[in-house]
Amino acid sequence: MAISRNGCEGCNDITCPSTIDVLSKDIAKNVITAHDRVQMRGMEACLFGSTGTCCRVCNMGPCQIIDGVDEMIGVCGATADTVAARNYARAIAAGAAAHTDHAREMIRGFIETAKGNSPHEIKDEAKLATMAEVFGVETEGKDKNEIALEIGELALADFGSQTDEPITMLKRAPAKRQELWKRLGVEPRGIDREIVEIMHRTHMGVDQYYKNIMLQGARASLADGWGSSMLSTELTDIMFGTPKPIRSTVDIGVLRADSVNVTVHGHEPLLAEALCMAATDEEIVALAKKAGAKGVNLAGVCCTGNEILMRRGVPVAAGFIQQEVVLATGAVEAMVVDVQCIMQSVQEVSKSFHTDIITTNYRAKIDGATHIQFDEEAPLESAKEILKKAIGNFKKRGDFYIPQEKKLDVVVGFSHETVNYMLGGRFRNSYRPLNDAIISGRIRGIGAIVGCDNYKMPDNHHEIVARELIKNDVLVLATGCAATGLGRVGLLTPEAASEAGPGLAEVCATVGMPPVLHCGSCVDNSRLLIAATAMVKEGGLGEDICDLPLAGTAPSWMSEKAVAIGQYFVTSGAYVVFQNLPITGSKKFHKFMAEEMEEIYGGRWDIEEDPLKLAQKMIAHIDKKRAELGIDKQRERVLFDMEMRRDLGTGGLTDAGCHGGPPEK
Ligand code: NFS
Repeated sequence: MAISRNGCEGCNDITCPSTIDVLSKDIAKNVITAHDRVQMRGMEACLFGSTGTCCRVCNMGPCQIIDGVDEMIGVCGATADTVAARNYARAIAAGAAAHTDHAREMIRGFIETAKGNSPHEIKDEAKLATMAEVFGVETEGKDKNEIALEIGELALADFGSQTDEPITMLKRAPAKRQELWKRLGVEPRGIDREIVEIMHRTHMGVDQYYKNIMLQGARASLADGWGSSMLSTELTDIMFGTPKPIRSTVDIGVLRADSVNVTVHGHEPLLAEALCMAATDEEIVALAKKAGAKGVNLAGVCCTGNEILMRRGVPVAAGFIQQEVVLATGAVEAMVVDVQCIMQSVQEVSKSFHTDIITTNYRAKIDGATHIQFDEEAPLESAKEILKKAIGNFKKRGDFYIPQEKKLDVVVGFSHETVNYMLGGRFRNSYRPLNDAIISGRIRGIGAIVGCDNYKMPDNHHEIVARELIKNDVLVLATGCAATGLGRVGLLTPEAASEAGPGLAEVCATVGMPPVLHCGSCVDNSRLLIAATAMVKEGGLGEDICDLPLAGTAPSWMSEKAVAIGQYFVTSGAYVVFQNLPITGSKKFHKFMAEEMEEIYGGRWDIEEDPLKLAQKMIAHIDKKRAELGIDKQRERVLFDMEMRRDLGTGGLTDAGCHGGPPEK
């Protein structure tokens, strides 16, 4: 069914000029997007589903629970709190499973690289040495491939470990945090095991106490954040290079009229890296020219886009909610997808054009799409086969429209190592300057904006949150589709510092960095955990992550991965605010998540639908932490001498910190 857009009148929640531009063109008139489907449904989402109280874990139901109404509990007697906690824990399990399976593939690729069975190589030897230390791998007398092989095999063993020992990477957390996790009994053991245990405990008739269910939710979230996600980030960096600041562009306008356009959509960088290598291969370039094109133009979509943007500066065409719009240009020869966040509708949209949707992973096929299995042992050959298929489509391209005006420059590539270098420079390579800037108040605190975009909300919510934060001197770290969205509105450039508050603007101007730092894909949220730990270890800002003036949000979250990410930040001590969460249909469980968790972990969840108020809540939390640290007065620009700094590093802090005890039984 076609929808009349009349200059995109129906796009009332879309502010992205390129999206509006493309959808208003004649060639897009038959394209139905997720936004259209939201409008067409004409009904509100199910109340029970959206507040967490629809139970489908057995066949006596489904049961729709109303908290406080006796006859509206589950057939088995399950309460709203049990049902909401079970559903929530299952979302954590699903999100953590996605990161974990992704990470496993990356580690298998890493091992093949170490064995010399791939076209890749061990690039970052400094990070290899760091990881060797973490895993206790002896490096003396071994070459880099031998060291990498040992690390890879030990990392893989952490996924299936059956012992009760905590996973290796947990030791990277601040000492006080590790002690807390041990005391609470939430140290993850085998990464896969924690996900399986959630599924067991939330099966009908097993764990029926919401606080106990969420202990396992917390444990599985740590297996994700400090386990699989962090392993994936670190080993991918070693193999493909740790990102460094690099200029690039974002927007649908990065497609090229004169080239074979191939969009790379999904998550696992093994495929994307191989495509990058194949796109400049002589044979492929010659074939593209023979077809009448200048060459192959790769453009990213979603987190795979972020991976190659960060490491190679490959432009990003679209975030999650633009994946259909990028096809509606009629200028894409192939959209290559692997796993996660791929809407089934891309196949339907592609039918209006000459575009092939090419699935590449046996786990993720789409009815009607072309499947070319990516062979990890012959990645370059697979990539070339995919590109040849795309090149074959170039001559079939019909009318197309590429919005040219809106392309925006971005500076990306802020790994946690880069923050060292950016702020510390060559001679002061540490987090000291960042900590000092926070202590002095030039930087008020850190705000993490992560996660998806979602048609439920207008597409400018990330922007509203980010502008409010930087205006108030909060340095923003961004990942995922949120980061792409902030790039689209010009916030990933050093020039955007002119919109920051005076303190943050001064810091940005001094080092030439943007006020919003693009830190990578969603898996790379683990970089933020390491950055937070580095700030703690540097001293002067407390002894644990929960002492830091920082707050996180995934305003327009869509994926279960965002729930797992949010939970590992909370379990690590952060304040995390989302625009909605499926927990509000249960009184005790909601209170537990939004209030009592803070007594346990020092971090907690919060919900705020209005993006401006959401940002203000983040700032209020940052200010609360500043006051607890005794650095709230320093915002009046006191110049610190060494003695004052030393005082701040110890005496300024409360011993109690933010730690409470375990939940009462
Ligand atoms: Ni993250 Fe990346 Fe985007 Fe959301 Fe999906 S692509 S892993 S889940 S939608 S940020």
